[in-house]
Order: sequence, then C-alpha cells, then structure tokens
Amino acid sequence: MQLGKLDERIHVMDASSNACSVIKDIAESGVQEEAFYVCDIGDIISKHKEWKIKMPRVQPYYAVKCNDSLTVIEVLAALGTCFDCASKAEIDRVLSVGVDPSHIIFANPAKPASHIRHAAAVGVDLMTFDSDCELYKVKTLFPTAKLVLRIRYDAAVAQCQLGNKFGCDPDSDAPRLMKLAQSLDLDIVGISFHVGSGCDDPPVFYKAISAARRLFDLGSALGFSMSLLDLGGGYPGNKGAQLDKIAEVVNSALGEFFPEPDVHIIAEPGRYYVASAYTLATNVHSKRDLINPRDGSITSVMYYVNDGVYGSFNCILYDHMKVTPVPLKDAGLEMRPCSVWGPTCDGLDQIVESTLLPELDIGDWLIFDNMGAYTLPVASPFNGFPVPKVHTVIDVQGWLLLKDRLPMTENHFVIGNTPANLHLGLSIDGQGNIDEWDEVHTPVSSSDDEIVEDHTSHSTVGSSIIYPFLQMGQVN
Ligand code: ORX
Repeated sequence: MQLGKLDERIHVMDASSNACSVIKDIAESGVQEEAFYVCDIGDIISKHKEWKIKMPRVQPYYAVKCNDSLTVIEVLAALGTCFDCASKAEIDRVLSVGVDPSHIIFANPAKPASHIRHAAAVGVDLMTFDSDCELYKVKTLFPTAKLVLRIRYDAAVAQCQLGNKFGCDPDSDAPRLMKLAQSLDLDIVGISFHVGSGCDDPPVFYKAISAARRLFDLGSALGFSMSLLDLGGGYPGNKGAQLDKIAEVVNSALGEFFPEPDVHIIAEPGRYYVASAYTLATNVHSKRDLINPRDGSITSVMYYVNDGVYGSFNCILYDHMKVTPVPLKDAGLEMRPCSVWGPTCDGLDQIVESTLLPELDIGDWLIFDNMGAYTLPVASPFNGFPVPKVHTVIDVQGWLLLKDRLPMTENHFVIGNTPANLHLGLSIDGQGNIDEWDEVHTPVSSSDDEIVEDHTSHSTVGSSIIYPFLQMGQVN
C-alpha cells in the first residue's frame, strides 16, 4: 500500500471508543461540516469470522466491484480471502497489494479482448464465460485459460437481478457450450452461478447446486477435470442480516451433491463483507417548510444534506437500496413529516421521499447505516460536492490480529481515535500529542482458526455498538 495521507490510515480506538462514539466525536468536534464515513474494520473481521464458521467449505472471493477501497482489499487479503474481479483495472488493484494471481477469479462472463489479454499477461487464468463468443475470444487470446461456465439461476426475491444479463440456460445452452469448448480444445474446470444480489430466497441455492452437479457429471463425461464450484454472490450484508438460512441450504446441498472433498468450492460475496462496516454521517445544511395555503400550517419539512444520489446515495438508483436516516442528536419525541434531499440542483436528487423525524436544525447530523456496498465506487463530485472522506477505525483486538499479517503492516495504523487525531492527523513517527496507552503484547493469530477465536470477543463488542438515537422503522 502506498501509505497515503495520514487519515487514510486505520485509527486504533481505545477501549472506551467504538465506531458510534467516533462518529459523534467527529460530528460534534465543531470543525466538521462535510459528510463523512466511519469504516469499522472490526465489522469486516467479524463478518469473515462468521463466514468461516457458518460456511467452512466455501472459500470467499470478495467481489471488488462492491467496494474497491485499498484498505478493504488489504484487510481481506490479510484475513485470507481471495478476490472476484470484473476488469483489468480491478485485477491490477488487487495485484497491487501483493495478492497472488492464483487468488483471483475473473468473474465477468463478457470480457473485452484487451482485458483477456491483460489477464493472460498477469497470470489470472481462472475466468467465467456463458457464451459461444467468449469461447472463441478465449481460444484466440488465452487458450490455456481455466474456464468456469456460468449458468442462470434467479432468486425469486433479490435486491438486484442479474440473470437477465448473465448466465446460460443450464439445461439447453450449458451442454452445448461444454461440447463447443471440448471441440475447441479449451479447458472447463467448473460451474458458477449468481442468484441475484441481496438474495432473499435461500432455496434457490439448492436448485443451482443441484444443476451444477449434473453439469459436473456431463463435464467429466466430456473429459474435463471438473474441480471448481462457484456459488457467486447474493449474501446479505446489513446489520442484523442473517447468513444462517443461506448457509443451511448451501451446506446441506453441498453435502448432498458435492460430498467429495477434492472439489474447490468458492463464492463471490460482495455486500456481505462491507455493507455494515460503513456508516455515513450527513449534515443538514438547509431546510424548507411546505406551507398549507389554506391555513398556513406546515405540512412537511424539506431537509437538504451534503451527500446525495450523485454521491453515496447513487445506491438508491442503481442498487435499489432503501435508506433510513437516524438523527445524531437526542431530539424531542415530536415527529414531523419530512423529506430528505441531496445537495445538487437536480430535482432527482432525493434521498428519502417521506418519513417522520424530530425537528432538525441547520447543522444537525443525519446518520445512515449500512452504506458500505455499491456506494463509494460509483459516487461522483457532481455539482462540486465532494465525495465523503472515510475515517477508518479498528479496535485493539482487530489491530493486534492484523498488524503483522501481510499485506497489513504496523504502518497501516495510527494509535488514537480522538477527533483531534482524526482531522488534524498524527505524526507518523508517533510524536503527535496523544496519550499513549500501554502496549499490549498478544501473539498475532497465524491461522483461520485463530482468526475465528480472536474475534469472538469482537463480536460482543460489535453487538454492543448501539446508537443512542431514535430507532427508526424502514422508510420509503
Ligand atoms: O455489478 C453488479 O451489478 C453487482 N454484481 C454483484 C456480483 C457479485 C459477485 N459476483 C458477480 C457479481 O456481478 C459476478 C457480488 O454480489 P453481492 O454483492 O450480492 O454478494 C450487483 C449489485 C450492484 N448494484
């Protein structure tokens, strides 16, 4: 990692702090107006621990497109995940932190020729396909590629459907494509699918894994050495979302259809790993009362904040996300009808169409949870409103787990979480005016098991992060 500006480092919080208290400290520091994120690396570690416990046979290949933060990539590489890349730029981003090319799957079934050539040049030879055209391109540009056939299975309910664009018919197209690959002397090593992003239909995994079994058997009969099953993405990542139901279906189907230990089983989780790690704080910079002309009463209030659909909230348009504003201040209990709008001059720039909030003043903060997935990679500074900065924090347990686990190093971290450190920065040589606290020496875990163990404690800390704010129901 090219260590960037100080506040790109991960701030190690003292025991009295957590992501929630850091948000309050920054917001109430008196020097912050711009919107900002706090990213809690401990949340990512806890997600990884949960995955390893609940789906131990499934190796996660993090979907970089979901959030391509270098810090996220480095943390996940340190935890031992592999990576799902969709382009040569994503491949290069992952390789830049030192990940081995064999830990990447190029999981875009329709790849520009230059991207296939680049994958060949950098040694990323595992890639998906779902069409004749892709087979002919690979035959010409990368004939030794290890091909994974993507079949179509669509969740009945999903936040984002993908089957309209990718995945061949498992019964008609798939056998034909496998035979074409055989005739071209290309190597198919496995089967993949993606049931849809934000899947709310666990049984679809059973059907897809069952179909993959049939195609594994056909592939073997055609002479391919079928060795990889890719379960794609679709795992929920918001606070409180449960992996359990999907894990139960997946583990059962794997036991039934893929009992053999020598099949490499992977998945491509994206939002699962990052959604809940990022919390966005936005500032109310303007407001407008809507007046009932008949009696002059205020029918609703329009609040304008400094991030919107051209920034982080593009997820409302592209990811079909529903967002919930939570006031930072402890406000009165009287709730009033209102709407929340982004900062640009576009009438499209609306975050919440209609909700109930206590009266807010200019300068008050609205907090949005679960903002780590499909937000920042798409955000733009349209109208000149900056993309919010990310303050990254970690608790001591997480710091001790990661600080010596490459590609993470001590230099990725700064000790201290008070606002002064966050917005004034710390001198890297540790001469900054902060209270050092006693060094805590605990051997860094050296295996997955120890990652799982080390972070049991965090999961309690994680669950203790509650907002002393109004608990809002789902809005819009
Ligand atoms: O680009 C997209 O449309 C997003 N694709 C997600 C995706 C994932 C894994 N593998 C492949 C994908 O296309 C090939 C990750 O999915 P998830 O985050 O649900 O685990 C879908 C959503 C974008 N708004």
